[in-house]
This record gives sequence, structure tokens and C-alpha cells, in this order.
Amino acid sequence: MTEKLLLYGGAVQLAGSVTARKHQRATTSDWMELEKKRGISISSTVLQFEYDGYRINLLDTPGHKDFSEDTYRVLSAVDSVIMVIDSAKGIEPQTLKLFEVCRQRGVPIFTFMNKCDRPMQSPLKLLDELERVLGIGAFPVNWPIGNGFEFQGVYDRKSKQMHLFERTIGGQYRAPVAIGGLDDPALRGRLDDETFNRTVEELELLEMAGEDFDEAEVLAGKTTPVFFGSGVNNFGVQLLLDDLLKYSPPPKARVMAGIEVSPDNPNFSGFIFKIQANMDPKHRDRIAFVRICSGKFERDMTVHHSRSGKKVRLSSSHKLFGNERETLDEAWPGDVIGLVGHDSFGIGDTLTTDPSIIYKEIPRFTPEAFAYLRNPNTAKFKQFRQGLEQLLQEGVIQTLELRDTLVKLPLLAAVGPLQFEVVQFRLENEYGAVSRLEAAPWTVVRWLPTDMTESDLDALSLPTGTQLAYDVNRHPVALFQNEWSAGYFTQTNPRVPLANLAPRTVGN
Ligand SMILES: Nc1nc2c(ncn2[C@@H]2O[C@H](COP(=O)(O)OP(=O)(O)OP(=O)(O)O)[C@@H](O)[C@H]2O)c(=O)[nH]1
Ligand SMILES: [Mg+2]
Repeated sequence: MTEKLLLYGGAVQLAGSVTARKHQRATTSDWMELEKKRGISISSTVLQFEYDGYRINLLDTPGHKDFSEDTYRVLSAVDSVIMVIDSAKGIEPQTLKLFEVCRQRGVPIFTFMNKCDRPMQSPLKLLDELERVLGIGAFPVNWPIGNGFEFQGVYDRKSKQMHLFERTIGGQYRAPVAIGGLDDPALRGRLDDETFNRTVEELELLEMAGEDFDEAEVLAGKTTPVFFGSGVNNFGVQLLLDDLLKYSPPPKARVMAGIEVSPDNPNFSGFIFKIQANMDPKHRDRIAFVRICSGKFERDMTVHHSRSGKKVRLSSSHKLFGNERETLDEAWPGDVIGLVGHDSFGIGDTLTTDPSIIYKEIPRFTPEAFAYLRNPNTAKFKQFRQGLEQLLQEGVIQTLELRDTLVKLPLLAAVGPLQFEVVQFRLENEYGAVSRLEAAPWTVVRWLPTDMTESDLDALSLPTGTQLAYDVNRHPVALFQNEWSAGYFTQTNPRVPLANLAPRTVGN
């Protein structure tokens, strides 16, 4: 879908495909080695382009649940969302989780019912599921004409026009389209009676339901406009893009400790929601992704950095397009920019000309998978350490340091086990360090009160198999074999509350 929005937005000439074979174009948004290899998105990508008088900052996120940490961080930076649903499968568990995050943030959601070119569920049933499972209104902006092999196009309910498409080879170019009303003889002639009659019947049903498109409900995130189509075939992409631009909101005010920071606030402010190193093998540096919330960004400006409390000069600023970048001189609220060359920057940090602004936008997660990472090749110790440090800073993974043990291996903690694979792959690919993963016996981590002293920790009564450790900020945690064991701890140590999440640290 991202690729197709770029194609229709005029940002790429030829749409690539995730399944691209050698010598063919790869997807602009999935530029990482491992993504090309596995054909899935692993890391979110920022693509900025101009279209129809708008500047669009498109943030493409992975859908796999193991990468949800990255996805949720990115959601903190956006103003509206396109939710892509497989029309054969309906709402998948991961979609539901992401949807919840959007709803909590009140972000308007546009729904694209994808893959209508394959046997799909009935469109009425899909709408019903949206309303029932997600608990919001669903307003079909357009409607599929035929489905599966017979899928020919969509009917735009606002303009009362059919859009009949033709497939192009590999969907590399815009799909030719014929537009006309239901009674247009040329278009009618392209549809068999059954398809035509069913479409007309369904459209009548929708009209009878009598719901109007309510822009305010969409902006409040209470109703989702629904578009049908097929990404690979480029069907329905233009309609989605145009309506997205028409109905999506401008950058909103951000709430910070109960105070609203409006985009027109003259002071520059923004926050870092992502860090990524080695995006361009030629540069081998790290980029901090900043969402601008207020004021104007100018290259070389000096800002206050929340984590260090220091003033920093932002001289190396970039506009981003996948793994390509270009120097940028100014930017505005709603823009996402890349800053290079600041090792002290971390995820969640605020950059601002008004030090009283500190955003706390980045959600935190409880790891559920644990493993030791071993470096089998002592000659590569430096690369191994350096690579791991970098990946920690990017938030690809967390590490814990075990207390009272001779085991000096880093214990990795992740939301999903695929994150371990990404660490291993990137260590080898970007740092030349092969590593070995070893199973660890815990499945649950809980944070202990930060004010506990070493002797308090010694005095705890620990269930068998429980291990104490420290997170990167030296906050004490307990690792349990299972939920039951964590529950037992609470019974035997009633005065020691356990927290699911790490406490927030100074500056973010
Ligand atoms: N039949 C059919 N297949 C499609 C369509 N759109 C996408 N696909 C296929 O679905 C698969 C996943 O597509 P992607 O574009 O990687 O989906 P994604 O949502 O970016 O996936 P992740 O980012 O990895 O979570 C690919 O094999 C596509 O070819 C469509 O309209 N019809
Ligand atoms: Mg993807």
C-alpha cells in the first residue's frame, strides 16, 4: 500500500514489490537487508513527499506483532492512520491492538479493505465486523464492484461514479480507469448482470441505512471512512489518497503535563520517536527521527535537549525518503525530519527552544521473551559490543544485567522473539559479529520499587527459579519463570509492589 501511495503521489515512477526478484525494484519502504530477504516489514520507515499542494509525511510501520514496539512509537508521531485490512481475513489480532492505541490517542483512522481481487468476505459483513469488534462507526466511502477474479473496480458514493480499472503487469504503473455513472452504457457493458445487479442492490441497502458522511465523527476517531480496493493492482488507491488529503486533520496541539502546545506556538519543539543506525551503508551513522510539534525548525538552530539538559546545535538535518536523505533547511509542525550526529539523543527526548516543554509521548512495553546472547568469537568482541550498544540505543531490544551471578552474558529482553533474530542479523550484517542465542528460563519481568537498597533486595523472599536483575537505567527488576511465580512473590512480599513497566527516567 505504501508503495502504491508513493506511485499515485508521484513520488516514485515505478512501484516495486516486496516479492521483487533480483534486478527488479525493491519496495522503497522495505530497504533493510533482512526485510528484502524475508519479504516483511521489520522497521518503520519515513517517506516525505509533496503531492497536490500538500507535504505528506508517510510513516510505514511493520504489521508483525513482534515489532509492535517500533510501531507504537511511530504512532505517537502521526496525525492520522490508514488501517489496511485483508478482505479475506477481516480484522486480525494485531490490527485490533494497533487500533486500540490509535483510539486512545484519538487519531482519525481511514480503513482500506485490501485484496478485493481475491475471494473476500462480503463487504457488508466486513463493515459489520469493523463496527462490532472495534466499536466505532464504519462509513463506506466507496463500494467494491464484483470480487475475487471478477473484481472490476469501485463505486464512489459521494460522486455517484463507478471507477472501473484495468490490471497492469505487476501493478507497476497506474491502473487505467474508466469513470461513469451506473447508467453509463459503456461501463455497464463491461459488467455481467449478476455483478451489476448485486452492486446496485447493496448500494440501495446502504442508502436505506441512510447514514451520512460525518466529518466531525471521522476527526474525532469515532467513525472510520472505508475504502475498498486492491493494492497490488492499484485499484482504489487514488480515491483513498485524495480523500485522505481532503479529510485528514492538520497537525494537532500536543498535550504536555496538562498544557496544550499548539502548532502555532512560536517556540520550536519536537520529540524523538525513533533512532536508526546504518541506514545508508555509505554513511554508517545514526539518524534520530524527530516529529516537529510547534514553531519552525531551521538548520543550525540551537535547542534545549531534555535528557542532557544541554543546549545543542542542530546542523545536520535531513528530509527522509526510505533510506535516502537530502539536506533540509527548514521544517514545520507535522514534519518528520532526520538529525544526524548526536550520540546523546535517545528515544523520547524533547528538542525545543522553550525548556519548559517536555513531551512524554513514547509508550513503554513489557518484554515477554528473554534470551542470552553469546559472542563465540573473542576476536570480534569490539564489534559485538559496539553493535549491541547501538541496537540498544535504537530500542530494537532491551538488555538486563543479572544480579549476584557469574554469568556475564547480556540477557536480551524483547516483546517478541523475532526481535532476537533482527539483533543477530544486524550484528552480523552491519558489524561483522556472528552471535549465538541461548534460551533463558524466564517469561515474566516485573519492576521493583526504585528506592530499594541492595540490602532490601537481599532481604526479599524469592520463589524458586526467580532472578533479580537491573535494567539499563539500573532499576531493579525480578525475572520470574511464569505468571504464577510472580503472583506468589506478591503474596510472600506483600509490601513490595511490582510494576509491569519501567519507571520513566529524567528527560523523557
Ligand atoms: N492478491 C493480493 N495480494 C496483495 C494485495 N496487496 C498486497 N498483497 C500481497 O500481500 C503481501 C504483503 O504485502 P505487503 O505490502 O508487504 O504488506 P504489509 O502490510 O506492508 O506487510 P508487513 O509490513 O510485513 O506487515 C504481499 O505478498 C503482497 O503481494 C492485493 O491487493 N491483492
Ligand atoms: Mg510493510
